Amino acid sequence: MFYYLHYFSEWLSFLNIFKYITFRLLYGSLTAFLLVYFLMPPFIKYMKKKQFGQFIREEGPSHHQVKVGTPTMGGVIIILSIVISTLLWTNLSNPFIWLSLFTLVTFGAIGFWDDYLKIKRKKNLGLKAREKLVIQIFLVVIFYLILYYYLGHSTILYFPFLKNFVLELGLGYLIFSILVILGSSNAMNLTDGLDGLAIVPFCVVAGVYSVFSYIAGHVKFASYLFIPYVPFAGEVAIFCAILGGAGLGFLWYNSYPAEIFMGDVGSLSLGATLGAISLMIKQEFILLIAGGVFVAEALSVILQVGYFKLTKGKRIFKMAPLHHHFELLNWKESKVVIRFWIISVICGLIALSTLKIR
Ligand code: 57M
Repeated sequence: MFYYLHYFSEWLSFLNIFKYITFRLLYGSLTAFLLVYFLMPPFIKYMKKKQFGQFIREEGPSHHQVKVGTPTMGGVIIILSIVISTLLWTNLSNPFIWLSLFTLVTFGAIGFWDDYLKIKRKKNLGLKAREKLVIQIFLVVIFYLILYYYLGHSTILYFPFLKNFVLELGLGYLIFSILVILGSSNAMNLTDGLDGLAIVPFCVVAGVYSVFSYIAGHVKFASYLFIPYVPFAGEVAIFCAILGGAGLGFLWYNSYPAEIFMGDVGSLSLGATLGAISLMIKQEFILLIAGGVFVAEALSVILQVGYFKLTKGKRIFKMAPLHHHFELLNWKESKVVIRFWIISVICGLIALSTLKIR
């Protein structure tokens, strides 16, 4: 909305600043941070009053039982703050902004329903896995139809490190989009098992995508760095910064000992949104690199479950997802979390380095 103020710059020249992506990116991110910062305490109070707390699995590491009753569904405030900041700071005629919000809100709605059922039933029994999967696939199909048919996005797949190798996937891009968005959404959901564990890697990936979107949307920078030019992608840089700002605001309350968890409403929606951004700006593989922590967590579950079934009861890790393995090696929760943060920052830096190495 503020973007439109630059139309009045003929009368008040300083309003011209609202045209610039970099300016709106910084203040969008700050707005999102402040909204989460101020809205979360009343929400925590409300959730406590309603006794809408987290159910804790009995089979988990025993010290998790102290977390019983910690309010959950903090994702509601994260989503609300992102939506408000986006409406305030981005150019609303940009279709990528609406697609990003579509993914955030619809995946958020699935997570919300899942969390609500779990709280109501006072068991770890939300939506059935198959129900969730069908709805999620349906949402990605809508996303795909808008992106590729309505907006005419390309179905070419580009690779980091390789400037001369591309793949035209055609309709295969639909399957690929499902894999990217569902993979990202569920990987973030699996990672979200310790205080602050998921939100920092999320902020790192959002930061990396903010840089990539800015470059992808700038015809000169994109051609200089050999990355595909995507018209209008620059505005996505603002959205990514808003994601990061909201994430930091949430970390304020989710840092150890957590006053609130984000819930599936947070993890499913934020993860899916990162996947959607990677598809919109044609930097899908960067998600695997920048989101290395999410990849490792998801892989640990796939390997553990696969090996468990194959060997009829043997395990590779003490427990999956990976963070539980380290907990059971007697690492303190904050040690696991901070070390995963460090790895995630390193992954983010490697992802940025691909801009130059190609
Ligand atoms: C949900 N959710 C947390 C909170 C958060 C297939 C299987 C591997 C699935 C996996 C699973 O269900 N993972 C996804 C992870 C839960 O947190 C809630 O859920 C939201 C995110 N979806 O926002 O609302 C618990 O995590 C802890 N937590 C924190 N701080 C936070 O900031 O401490 C969360 C956020 C919370 C709290 O304790 O209650 C969760 O873990 O439930 N399943 C598992 O993760 C289980 N693994 C398992 O069974 N492994 C097996 C193999 C064969 C699959 C094995 O290795 O033997 C473990 N989950 C837990 N304990 N908690 C089992 C042990």
